[in-house]
Amino acid sequence: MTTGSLLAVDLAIAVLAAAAWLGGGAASAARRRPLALGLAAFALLATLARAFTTIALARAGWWFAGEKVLIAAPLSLAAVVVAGPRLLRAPGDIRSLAVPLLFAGYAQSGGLLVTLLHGYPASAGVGLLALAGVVAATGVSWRVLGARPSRMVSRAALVVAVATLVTGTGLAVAPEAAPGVPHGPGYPTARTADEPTRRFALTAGTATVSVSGRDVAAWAFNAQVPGPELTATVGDVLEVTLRNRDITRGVTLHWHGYDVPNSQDGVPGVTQAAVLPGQEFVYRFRADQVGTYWYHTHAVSDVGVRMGLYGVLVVRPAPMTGVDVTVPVHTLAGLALPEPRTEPVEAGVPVRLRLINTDSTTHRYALAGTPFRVAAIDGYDLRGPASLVDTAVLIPAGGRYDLVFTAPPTPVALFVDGRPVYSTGPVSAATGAWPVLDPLTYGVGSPVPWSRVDKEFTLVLDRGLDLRGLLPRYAHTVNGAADPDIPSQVVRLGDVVAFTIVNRSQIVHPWHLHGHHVLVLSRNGEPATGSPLWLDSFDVRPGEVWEVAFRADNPGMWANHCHNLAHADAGMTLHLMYS
Ligand SMILES: [Cu+2]
Repeated sequence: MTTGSLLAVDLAIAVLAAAAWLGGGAASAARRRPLALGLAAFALLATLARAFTTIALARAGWWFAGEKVLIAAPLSLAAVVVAGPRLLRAPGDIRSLAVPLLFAGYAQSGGLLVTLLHGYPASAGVGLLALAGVVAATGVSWRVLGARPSRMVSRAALVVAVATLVTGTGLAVAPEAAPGVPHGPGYPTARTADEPTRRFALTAGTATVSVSGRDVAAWAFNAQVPGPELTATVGDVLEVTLRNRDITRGVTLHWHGYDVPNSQDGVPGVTQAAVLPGQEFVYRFRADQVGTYWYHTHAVSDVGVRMGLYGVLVVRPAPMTGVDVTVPVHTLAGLALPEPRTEPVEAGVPVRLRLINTDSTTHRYALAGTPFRVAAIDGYDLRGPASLVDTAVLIPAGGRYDLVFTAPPTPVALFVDGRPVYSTGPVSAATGAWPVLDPLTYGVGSPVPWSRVDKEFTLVLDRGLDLRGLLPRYAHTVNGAADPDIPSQVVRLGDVVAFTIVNRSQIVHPWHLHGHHVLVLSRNGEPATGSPLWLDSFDVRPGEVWEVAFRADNPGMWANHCHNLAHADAGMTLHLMYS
């Protein structure tokens, strides 16, 4: 079983155990004897089963089990010790079981809430809060059900509940580390490149665009979705003037995957101010990386990108031969882009398909009718990519794959999630059952270019209650905190930096570091054996542990976030800072 499935099973068992203890307690109070005994017996078994899932998760990594071992397990043990023997004795008066069973339910629920609302890392404060909740709820049940505890016992319970509540709150709310990046001005504005050789102008505005024959309200660059395709030859200096006509929440341009100087990175509040209606901002940088990239707004990025503020950036090595097609996939108002197109290609002509995922979730791409190679991922050429046939690729949010092939005499078609988007003629193919390429084992390996690591960081991705903002929210968290409270990662120029990224949540998080490509070292402890993989976007699936590394060679303050942009907006953003 994968760690992701184990996390889901453990959660389901915990929910069932808590519900069964509480249900058993309620049934006892209502003198429903067979129901009470049945639910309680089930709860006891489920609670014992959780010992196994907890141990299995701890073996997969302490990040997955920390709070379960330190907080939920002792509470579960208390539940079993208090309710178990009484249950086995099956007393004549079933009502006398109500309070012990309810206590077991509160204990089980307390551990579950710690996992759901707080997660990793476990803290004494959170443990005490859970304990306070269990003691208080048991005391109240005891009084309500009439089996009055003695005055001394109830006073002692009250004192314990209040003391643990106060101590727990103090410990849980106290700031733990340096605060994150203050979101405000203070950014550099230096010009960084020579005289421009390629000039573009992009005007952001509300627009009505036509998709599959339907009019859709969009936010668009130059009134088109996607925006104009920006192309350059390596060595060109790009100058892009961004104007905002009427996007009231502001716009910027972020060059996704392009490791530009920090001042050109387009992150509002970090590298520049958002460009408001009537304002403009000029981006200038040298195109010294060849490959397939894209640009998008980074101001209220979740809404802005979804509404259409994105486009393609392609930097080519030299005048190209053959057919070169960009396929930026996007979902606009529920409609799939690009619309399908068919262009015959003469047999023998080299073809490059540049697949770009501009959505916030993974897409599955399948090329039918020809053997092909994956020539590049995230703009970086792969080493020794083998020929593939009838194989699908999964591209994470923000990611790019370049597929190359020589046009055969028969038609070829590209499917995205089963939908044809590009073809050279009529093709019918069932691609749904094709195996999926694992890029970590594809191509020819080479040694890691460093022999040391100077800085190591661990990012544990999860969900949790964020109480520090104005309104409490169920945030997407990193190490138990949400933006802007996640401590920045501070590195020095020249450091070799390693990240361990752990996903203990139930959903995929496509990770994206600005300004750098990271080299994948391992996934779930298995070293990457294929071509060196230099990525700017990679899916960390539930239960996965990725180790990646990079050289800190691009000074500035860089966003480091989940590229499911709704998650990024809901807390899953931190910053990499050079000291
Ligand atoms: Cu995410």
